[in-house]
Amino acid sequence: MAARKTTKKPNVSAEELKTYYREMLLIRRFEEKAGQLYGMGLIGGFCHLYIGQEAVVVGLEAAAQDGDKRITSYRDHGHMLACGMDPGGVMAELTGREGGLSKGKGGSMHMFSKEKHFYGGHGIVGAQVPLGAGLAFADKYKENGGVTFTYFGDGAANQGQVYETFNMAALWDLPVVFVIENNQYAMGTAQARSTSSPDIYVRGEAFGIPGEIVNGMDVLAVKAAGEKAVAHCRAGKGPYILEVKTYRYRGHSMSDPAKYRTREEVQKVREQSDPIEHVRELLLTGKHATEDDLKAIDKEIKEIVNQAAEFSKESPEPAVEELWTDIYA
Ligand SMILES: Cc1ncc(C[n+]2csc(CCOP(=O)(O)OP(=O)(O)O)c2C)c(N)n1
Ligand SMILES: [Mg+2]
Repeated sequence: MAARKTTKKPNVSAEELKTYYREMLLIRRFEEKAGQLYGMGLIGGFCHLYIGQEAVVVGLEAAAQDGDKRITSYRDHGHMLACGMDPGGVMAELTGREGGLSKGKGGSMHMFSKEKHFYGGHGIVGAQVPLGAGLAFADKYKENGGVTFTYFGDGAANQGQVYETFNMAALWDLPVVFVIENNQYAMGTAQARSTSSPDIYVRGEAFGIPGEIVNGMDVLAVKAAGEKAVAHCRAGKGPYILEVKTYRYRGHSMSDPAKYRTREEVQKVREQSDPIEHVRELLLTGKHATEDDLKAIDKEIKEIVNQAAEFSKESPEPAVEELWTDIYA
């Protein structure tokens, strides 16, 4: 993983940096709260936290335009928050309440937003990849200039359907950015134990799809790579692959004690590459913000997350009649 230190001074405004700081912090604090509520028994079922990977989605959302689409796996809370979905609605879905974005009937892995063009939330590893190409096919057919961000993990990248999708996306020049969120583990399996090459994006070459490695702990690097990928897609040149090297601090899901790696390994990444600390440092050393300014932002985010948690506890359980709505049979 690339180190945190940025050698040259980035050409970025104070406001922009503060926005990224705020957005990444919202995801981190939201996920920490979700972890607490899970521990208290208020969230049941599967719950996969995104802590450590915040710069990936925040950087790419900064490169997106209105109308662009996004689709991802079960590790999806960060993607929802970053595209502007309501934290209270997401948290109440986690607790299975009426005020949840799927009326409490979907849970962590099954939320969608037509308004924000968020297409899930998919529990079957890799399933979102052909779906993402399908969304891009629709945009191309309608000639609306839209681009679809299709996120998947390093583990999912070993699935056959990914390569069937690469073939069709390249053949039809679909406007899709394939984002491989390489957090180095697929459940308890380290990438080196499951994957034939250290870099995955190179597999795109076989299909004529360009791609690159991105430092996923540096939100500015992610945004810059995202802009390049999106420009490629919007110019009608077909798909692009971003292999974003990142790291998840927590276990695969809330039920994973993560015994397959050492505490020291996680601690080292936290200390040397944390994406939020990186922006914090840029803000402070560039004199774009004072410690007090950052404290005020921390307080503001804490408040948003506390309100989301309160709402998720106070919202009632869905009524029994809800069992008969939103079904297609
Ligand atoms: C088709 C399928 N096979 C296996 C699983 C079980 N499973 C859930 S997550 C996962 C690992 C995926 O890892 P990765 O793609 O790297 O994503 P990450 O969890 O690291 O975000 C596996 C094998 C599944 N959900 N679907
Ligand atoms: Mg992974």
